[in-house]
Amino acid sequence: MYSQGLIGANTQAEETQEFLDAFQARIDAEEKIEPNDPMPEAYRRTLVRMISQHAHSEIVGMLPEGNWITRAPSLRRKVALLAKVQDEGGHGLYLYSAAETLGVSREQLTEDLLSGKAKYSSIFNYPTPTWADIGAIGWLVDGAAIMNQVPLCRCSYGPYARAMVRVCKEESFHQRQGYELMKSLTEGTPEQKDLAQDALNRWWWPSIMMFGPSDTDSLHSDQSMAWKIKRFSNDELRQSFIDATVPQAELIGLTLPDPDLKWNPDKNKGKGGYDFGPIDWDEFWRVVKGHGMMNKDRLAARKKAWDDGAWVREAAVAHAKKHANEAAEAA
Ligand code: FAQ
Repeated sequence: MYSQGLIGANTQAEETQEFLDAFQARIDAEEKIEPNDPMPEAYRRTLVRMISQHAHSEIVGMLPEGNWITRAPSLRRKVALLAKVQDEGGHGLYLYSAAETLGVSREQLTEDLLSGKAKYSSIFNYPTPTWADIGAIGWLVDGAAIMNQVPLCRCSYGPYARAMVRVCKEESFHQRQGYELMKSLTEGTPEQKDLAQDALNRWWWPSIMMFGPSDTDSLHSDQSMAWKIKRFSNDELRQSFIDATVPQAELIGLTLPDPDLKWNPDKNKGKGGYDFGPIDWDEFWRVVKGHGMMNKDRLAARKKAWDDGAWVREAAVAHAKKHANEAAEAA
């Protein structure tokens, strides 16, 4: 815990217009906001929500791929997958630490996840029935994560922005290993190519949904962009992801499961971009509200890990207390 209790909104009793204007002026000047700086309570709450949701996503996101570690088809694949899943665990830890700088405890954040109060990304509520799913997750899910997270390296809140630099470097390696895995499958037997196509068919639309609701339905985007927490809207990032990914699919001979996908030279202010078919927002909200295929299993796995780890947390606290007492006696 870095600075729990030091911040609150700020030390002022009231957020006057003068205070809010001065804060916005710092944001507009591209100054980084640091943990002990005065900040509007709504800015702090937005960051706790977003960073904790991101941290939970990284940790829950270890589960679908972790499912395949014991069954990876070669030593090389197993080493890469183990490293990737460990990286996601590390990302979760940096992000919980970044959230803690805003005055919330990791225990509280975890309890909010387990009680259903805090969200995690919709994407991790889909199952991984075949080995090709590991390729699809690396290629598409990490690809989408990079698209969303590179701009977060310029987020106005210093600890989140700095955590994102390393996270993005690692996500980039994850994306490449996933794409390379898919490429290998497409170069294999017809059955292997079918596995790759089937995984793409199942992961494409959920990956597109990861970017969140369309701009017209996004609750937080306008304010988060004004505060320079987000730099691009959900739809802008979604479009960039589609434009980057379509040629990658073509290169390895896979077909995206969208009959409406078509290059439109007039899109993106004349730079061109792909038109795409309608997104099933009912499915998105069903999954976000806890009714996806794997929601119950994912939360049950997190609850079990939290309960099983209780003795470790208790032992760590007892150990820290013992050393604090010894240090106090020696002083
Ligand atoms: N899933 O107003 P907006 C990864 C919620 S990490 C569930 O547009 P905002 C690495 C949203 O919370 C993936 N809920 O919200 C990896 C809000 O509800 P609330 C996670 C979603 O915050 C790879 C409501 O809908 N990445 O993949 C989703 O401005 C492979 C209205 O939405 C991050 O967390 C969703 N997809 O924009 C690990 C990045 N989308 O909170 C393992 C940081 C929206 O009011 C393997 N986060 N909602 O109850 C962000 O960039 C943003 O928070 C967005 C949402 C873009 C996710």
